[in-house]
Amino acid sequence: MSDGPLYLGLDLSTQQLKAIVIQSDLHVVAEAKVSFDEDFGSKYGVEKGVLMNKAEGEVFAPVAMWLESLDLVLNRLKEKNTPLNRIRGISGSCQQHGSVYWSHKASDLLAGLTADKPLVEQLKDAFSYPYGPNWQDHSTQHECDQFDVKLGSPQRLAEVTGSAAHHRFTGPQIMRLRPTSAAWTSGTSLGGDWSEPLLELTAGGADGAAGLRRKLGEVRKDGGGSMGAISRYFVSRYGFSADCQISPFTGDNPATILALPLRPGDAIVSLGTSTTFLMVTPVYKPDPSYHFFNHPTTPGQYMFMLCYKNGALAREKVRDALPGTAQAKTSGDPWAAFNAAALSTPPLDISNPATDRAKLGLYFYLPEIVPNIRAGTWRFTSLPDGTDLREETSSTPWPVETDPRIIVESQALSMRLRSQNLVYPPPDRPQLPAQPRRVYLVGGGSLNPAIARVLGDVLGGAEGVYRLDVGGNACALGGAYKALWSLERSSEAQTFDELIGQRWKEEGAIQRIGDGYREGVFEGYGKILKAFEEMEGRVLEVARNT
Ligand code: XUL
Repeated sequence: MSDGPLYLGLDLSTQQLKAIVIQSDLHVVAEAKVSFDEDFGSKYGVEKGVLMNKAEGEVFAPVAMWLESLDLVLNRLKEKNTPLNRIRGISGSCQQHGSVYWSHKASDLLAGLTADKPLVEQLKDAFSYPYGPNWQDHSTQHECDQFDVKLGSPQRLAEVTGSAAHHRFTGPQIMRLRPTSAAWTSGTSLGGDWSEPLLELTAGGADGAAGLRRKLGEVRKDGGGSMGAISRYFVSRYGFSADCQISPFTGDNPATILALPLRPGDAIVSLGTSTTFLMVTPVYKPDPSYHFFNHPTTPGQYMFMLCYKNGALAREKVRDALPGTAQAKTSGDPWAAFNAAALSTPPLDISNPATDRAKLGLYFYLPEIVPNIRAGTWRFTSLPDGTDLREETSSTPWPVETDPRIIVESQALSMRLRSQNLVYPPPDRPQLPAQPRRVYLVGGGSLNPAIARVLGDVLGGAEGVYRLDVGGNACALGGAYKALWSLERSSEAQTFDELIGQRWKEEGAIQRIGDGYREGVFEGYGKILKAFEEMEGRVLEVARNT
């Protein structure tokens, strides 16, 4: 370990609170985590980090559990002899659309914190609502309907805020709950500078809008710099330096794109509880079916994002239906049967293009975001050129061993369909079809070689498919890099990519795990895109009419 300054990145995700400490050369010196189910499952009753009220579609988590987790993760760093006194800056991320609701007592309680008692005891009365809505919440259809019409249309709402209305976005969530406090504007449905008509809608009138604007606070334009020094509580209790600075935090998805210096044309697929597809682009082309967020550090750049609820959990359901998985869960690799099946099935399950039909499916065990559709499973086939699409109505139109490849392909086809206008032929190989330069995989699922192979087959990746070595901790690492850039940039003009790009070394940070673009295979999936789009359209049409 060097003896220079250290930086701490925190990530409060759905299932864990993670912490990563780095030094100025980006080397990771310490890591710790709290897992909500393992550490607090019996105390707070959470499962996969959340509580649910299924009847109302509510998904939420206790704020007290997060407070306890913050003390616990810092204790764990301390137990590992991490020199917390050398941490010069802290940044990080939380669930993109998460919100907590401070009470009017919060400022005094925060100012009066003493080191002798844990946060959870001292901040009992600091919240007007004891839960934070989770991104999987879908209780706000009524509020979303009002957001979608408030500015005229979902397209207009997307132009002003980056997205159409979504159940999990903070604006509709606040509207449902009404009291407030939040910070980061992207993914709120309220617009980068708080749109007045949307504030009025959320708060229920012009008077309420003024109060809500006050509670939300000024929108900070600079993603770097310091917002102030750390509280004395952490100085006395954990030995932080009184000079340790707090830099702006961001959402978990923007933090993911900060885990490496991402070039234009590179894509990240984050395979966590949700599956997200992320790209950085200077082009702002909003559309109701996806999201544009401000880049967390670089003005004038945007983050394009698709977010799927049916990511890891849906793949697990398909995995669990395979013979052999139940036994492998107790002794062996629970993914063995899934991976073998995915890799032995040819693309779209076409062995002979003259006789076989392409297989496509939608495996939505939860109501999906992209497209906004109820839970259900649908299976279709088409000719290999994407024509003659037919729904397969039998409940077993093909063996369960075919599903692993088809579910991953279909998840990737959805990403390819929606990102096709943002990709270009690679500048150094202009003869290749438009596709991402590299596809980076992060999150738990990035460890799975079969998923990497199938994603690369469908999405391409002219330079290949890569795995970020801190796979499951990308957001915390992005937060630590953000703290470093915030405090070490030579001036406001030095961008995150310049500074981190100079220090970042591919070796040890990423691993090439797949070829990405394979001539013929990639083009074969290209022909199927229109069938995929038609399949979604038909399912949506039926859902609309039933
Ligand atoms: C993004 C989204 C999820 C959460 C996960 O819009 O809802 O990826 O950010 O915490």
